[in-house]
Amino acid sequence: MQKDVCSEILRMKSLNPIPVIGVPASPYTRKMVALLRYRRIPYTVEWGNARELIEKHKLEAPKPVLLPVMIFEIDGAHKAITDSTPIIHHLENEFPDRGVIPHDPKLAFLNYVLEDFGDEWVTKYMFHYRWHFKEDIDKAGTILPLLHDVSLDDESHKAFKQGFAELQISRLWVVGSNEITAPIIESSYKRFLQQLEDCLSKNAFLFGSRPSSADYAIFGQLSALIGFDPTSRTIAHEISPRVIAWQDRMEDMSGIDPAEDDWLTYEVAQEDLADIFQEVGKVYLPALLANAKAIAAEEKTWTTQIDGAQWKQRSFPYQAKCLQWINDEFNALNSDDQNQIMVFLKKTGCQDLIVKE
Ligand SMILES: N[C@@H](CCC(=O)N[C@@H](CS)C(=O)NCC(=O)O)C(=O)O
Repeated sequence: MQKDVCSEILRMKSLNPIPVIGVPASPYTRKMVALLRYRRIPYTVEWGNARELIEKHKLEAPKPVLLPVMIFEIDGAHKAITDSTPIIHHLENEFPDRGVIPHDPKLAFLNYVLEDFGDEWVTKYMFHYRWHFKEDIDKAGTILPLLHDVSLDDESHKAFKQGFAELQISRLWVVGSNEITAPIIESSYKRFLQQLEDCLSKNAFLFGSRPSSADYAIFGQLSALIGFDPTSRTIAHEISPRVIAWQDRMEDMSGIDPAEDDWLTYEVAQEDLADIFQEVGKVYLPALLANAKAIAAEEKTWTTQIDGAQWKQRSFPYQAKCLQWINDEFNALNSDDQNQIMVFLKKTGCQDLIVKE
């Protein structure tokens, strides 16, 4: 569990219902809303401008303000909280039924890595496809301002559209999307769709016949890639019809009655998830390692080779923490489980996820 947020998370109590602030085009908002629905945890959603809504609730804005913002009680006071993964862990402790983290510690570790891959790498496909091609830019620029305020007057809409699109396009390089890396991102997206398609031909979810937090992380990003942005949606239709159907179904899984043996066994999960882990090793791992090195050296950007191209982007302290948290999860396993996980990580080219002490 993330150490720096751990003490706050441990003191958090859920309100009934839990207020969620976000917009429908925000992948992490969709991740959390769908997860709450499946878990049958009461919630309310307020769509709109997060800062305005936080102010309306008379709360201090989290730093940074990221979507979704959820409101919890800490030490008797309401507080605006962000970051889906620790929130999911909190909910898991507070509401034990219908959990999204497998009880088998080895499966829980694999799930942790794939949730992180969804949140931190699949999101690169999302940001790239939303702001790289003209048709997608035009759609996102037009619709996103209206998702904040559906009755926005026409003049403000026009100004908001242009300003927002320009801002987001100017930030593409921050996540590593540029003319050199575009083919790398797009090939990775296509391979990932095929890998997911293959998994779904065996089971309804990544880890069996009940959804995990990794399913929700990936669903959140695909809600944009398949549910919103036209170019990436067309590609998904060509490659992966099962993923399109999965995407639609994931939105509301409240009718599932999950049982403990609905999770795959570790042996089967290793087989079924090997290809996706190969992708993690091929593209996400080099990014995580280069970023962590840059953060340690206090460098503002990093450059590395990913799938044969030179990849340059801004360094993110958060992603250095992601690598650390993966290691914390690994280190919390007993040595037999660690050994078994290491065999799998080696087989899939992911062994360097675990940093030797
Ligand atoms: N690690 C966070 C990430 C949340 C996030 O990045 N949300 C996006 C919207 S989907 C955001 O608020 N971005 C703010 C920005 O781009 O300025 C989580 O898992 O909740």
